[in-house]
Amino acid sequence: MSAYCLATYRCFDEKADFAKKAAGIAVGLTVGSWTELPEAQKAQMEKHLGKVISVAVHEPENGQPTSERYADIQIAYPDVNFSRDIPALLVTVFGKLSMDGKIKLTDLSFSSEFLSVFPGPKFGLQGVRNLLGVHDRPLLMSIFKSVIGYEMAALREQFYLQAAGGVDLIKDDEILFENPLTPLEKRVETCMEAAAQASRETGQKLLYAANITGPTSMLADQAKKAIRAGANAILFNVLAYGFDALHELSSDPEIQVPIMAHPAMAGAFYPSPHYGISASVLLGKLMRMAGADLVLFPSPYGSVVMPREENLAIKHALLTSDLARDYLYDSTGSEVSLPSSFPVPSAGIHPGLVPLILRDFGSEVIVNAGGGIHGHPQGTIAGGKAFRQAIEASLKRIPLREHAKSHQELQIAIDTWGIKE
Ligand code: 1AE
Repeated sequence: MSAYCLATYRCFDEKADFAKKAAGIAVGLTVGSWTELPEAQKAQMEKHLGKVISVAVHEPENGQPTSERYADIQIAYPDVNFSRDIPALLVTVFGKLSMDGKIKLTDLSFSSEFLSVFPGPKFGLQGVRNLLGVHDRPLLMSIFKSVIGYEMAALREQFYLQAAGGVDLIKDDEILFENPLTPLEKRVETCMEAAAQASRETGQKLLYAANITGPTSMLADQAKKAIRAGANAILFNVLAYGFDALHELSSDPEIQVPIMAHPAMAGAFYPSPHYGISASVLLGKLMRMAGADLVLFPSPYGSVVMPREENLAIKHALLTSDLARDYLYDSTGSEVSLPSSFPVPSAGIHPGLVPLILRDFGSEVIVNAGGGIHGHPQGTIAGGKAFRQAIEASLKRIPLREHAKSHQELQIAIDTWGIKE
């Protein structure tokens, strides 16, 4: 029996016949035309034909001027129509269709056969914890800030200060590309030297994610160069290159370090209710499937805000969703589980937001900050310490203000940024 991948769309239209629209999608994106085909050819083409699974129409509510008419439409696409890669799947289910009126791709599930070529993250949440030897608390990550135009010595100093504050991971800024002042290999060597110095003082292990950039054809070589120089993680701007580029890196046997996916450009895809691809598919399911060990995305609390329910949907997609719903046209079947990717809600995070982050994500989260660490009035080391104190307080369910009475760095952070409840 053939297997199918299942796409769910939300389609807006004031008067469309949504059942007809759904049938048009199922035929148009698969066999092209159906009713015109001679019977003999129909029998031959049946296995390639998309199927309308459901059409749920929502009429606008009376007297609600902002209420719109839409339908949630589910279509099953036969796996036999596309090759086993994410570009082929996306072009099938949302290629031309993405430009055809007010329509958003809200969910995707995959046959276990399709999913079988995607082993997912090599390390995943558990693997990252194992590398760091930290299993009993959320992790803390710091982002380099002010990197462009700086010499290596300044970068080393910034790295050391972040590490000495007690962070578990440090990532390059995503806008730091190959450049003559801090070229990749030299940067990695220098930063890993600073990491070793800080580790001797803090007793902590540390992962440094170096940004892998340049032409697509050179990415794997760049990653291997960074690894040879000592990088123990890499950062990758997935959406600028495409999910397949991430899949290539994650499935390369010579790349044995965690891959951190940056969401740069995601805002071009998910925020509209009418167009694009939902955040949970874009930054959740597809990232995990393509092999991201850690995934950054905006949080509901910081400077770049995403609605909380979308955030929780990303969390579910990264941590627990099965991804596969074997769709065999008339039965749902086996479940396939990939390793979890670490969720990293980011942007504008400061210590006063830590209780909210832990309320929504529990312990399986990486608290990540750039400005919220470097902007601490007592400096970057104090910034890291304030976050560790906020994490400790939140885990013990001690109110931050209470904990701050005996933790000066946290007190100063609260005085600077406040607490959001
Ligand atoms: C959603 C991505 C966040 C990011 O990459 C970044 O640099 C955040 O910086 P801060 O914490 O807002 O300063």
